[in-house]
Amino acid sequence: MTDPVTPVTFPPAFLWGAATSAYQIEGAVREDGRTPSIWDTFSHTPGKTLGGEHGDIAVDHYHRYREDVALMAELGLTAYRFSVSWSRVQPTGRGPAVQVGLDFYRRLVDELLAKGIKPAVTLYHWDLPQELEDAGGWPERDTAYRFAEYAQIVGEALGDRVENWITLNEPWCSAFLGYASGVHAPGRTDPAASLRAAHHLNLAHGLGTTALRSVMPARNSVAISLNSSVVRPLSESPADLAAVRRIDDLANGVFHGPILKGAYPATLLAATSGLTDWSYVLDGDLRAIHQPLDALGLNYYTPTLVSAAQEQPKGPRTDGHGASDHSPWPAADDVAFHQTPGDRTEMGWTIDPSGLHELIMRYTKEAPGLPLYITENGAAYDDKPDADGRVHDPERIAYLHGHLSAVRRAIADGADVRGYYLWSLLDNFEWAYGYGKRFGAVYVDYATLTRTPKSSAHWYGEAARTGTLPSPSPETT
Ligand code: IFM
Repeated sequence: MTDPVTPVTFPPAFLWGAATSAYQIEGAVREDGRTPSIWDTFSHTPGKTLGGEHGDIAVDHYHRYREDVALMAELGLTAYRFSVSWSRVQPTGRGPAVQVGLDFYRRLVDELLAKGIKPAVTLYHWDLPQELEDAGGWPERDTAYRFAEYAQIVGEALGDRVENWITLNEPWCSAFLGYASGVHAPGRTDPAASLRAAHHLNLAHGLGTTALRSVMPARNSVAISLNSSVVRPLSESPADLAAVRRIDDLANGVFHGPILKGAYPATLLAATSGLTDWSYVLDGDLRAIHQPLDALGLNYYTPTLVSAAQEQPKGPRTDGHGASDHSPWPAADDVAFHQTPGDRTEMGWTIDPSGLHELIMRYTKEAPGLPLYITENGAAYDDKPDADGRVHDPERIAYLHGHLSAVRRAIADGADVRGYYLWSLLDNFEWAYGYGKRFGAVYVDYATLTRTPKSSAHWYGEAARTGTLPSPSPETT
């Protein structure tokens, strides 16, 4: 690792963005023909989210997008990553598009472009149309074909004005939190089905990439956002290193193997052979998945620490992925997860910017020449307005300063990182945790839906405007 870069100044073309996703912010779940997604169903099922909270209104971005874009422009952000709600565009998950649904995204993109903010579209951020789940969901092959059809529709509608495209966000969560541990929608707990889901998500990515390219100008960039884990061993013992291999395969190799190299890791196939024979990987699938990419999106929050174990330790899960009696890691009962040392965010996730540097350097080595974007990074804190209504969040500023400095160090070490999207623009619906975890740079009063930029938003805006990180303290307000 190079010495710290001071002052921390980024290349002039670096994108300074913020990210969100449809179900977490839009609300308006029953408007303009939108039908339920798996997250509407799941969040309205008693006991699935904290306090039974759901995204019916969320932060009402569907009606307040102009205000939200204006806020980004005032702060000086140069890029915005949002996702499209599939069931707003294709209410049954198949067939012709509902134009009024697409019109919302056309207006949003126009608004962004008018303010000089570069849009990046994520096609799928976990909100599968419920009808497709009823037909079997991601464990069914047909869902991948449906995704390709949907990708083509959105590509045709927005491809002339949006250059940066992301097929899937964090397919690991869709497959393993959705179908193995069940802490995410659709809440199934079937490890074999979760591996089938992972394959069909990969296939969806490959077919979706091809579909997008068939209708979009060649200049557009197609990527995927992976929440690639930085997996570290508790000790250097062979057993602990084998535990790292197992979790690395299940977290990373299961996606980047076929996507970047055209094959599932042999060690993954061997470790999971008691659960599945992978016979649903049909001839031609790996070719379809292994499409050349224009960029890779990396989402990073915290590293994972593992060791070998005879059995899982009793008590709350320590892998940071929610409370469930079912593991999100199929065929890994002999791996134990440990708390990493250090300060934590409100999610209980350890703050460790060195993990982001490590992750970037890993992909710089494994996918040489592929431009990288940090498509999510950020922290939840228990932010509250002070007596004057201002929201001071020095911990988030320190978090951002540390992680952006790690990105800058990686660039100095030869990595081609083109941009950073802070998670998240606004406080929003944090899935099974409801509204309790505030990730936003902008505070949202959930009673009035008033938006107030936190001190971190001003700090980040100054970084975006000047290309140099301001000091993390004293606070910029
Ligand atoms: O809020 C989520 C986001 O939807 C996906 N990546 C992680 C974030 C924080 O948990």
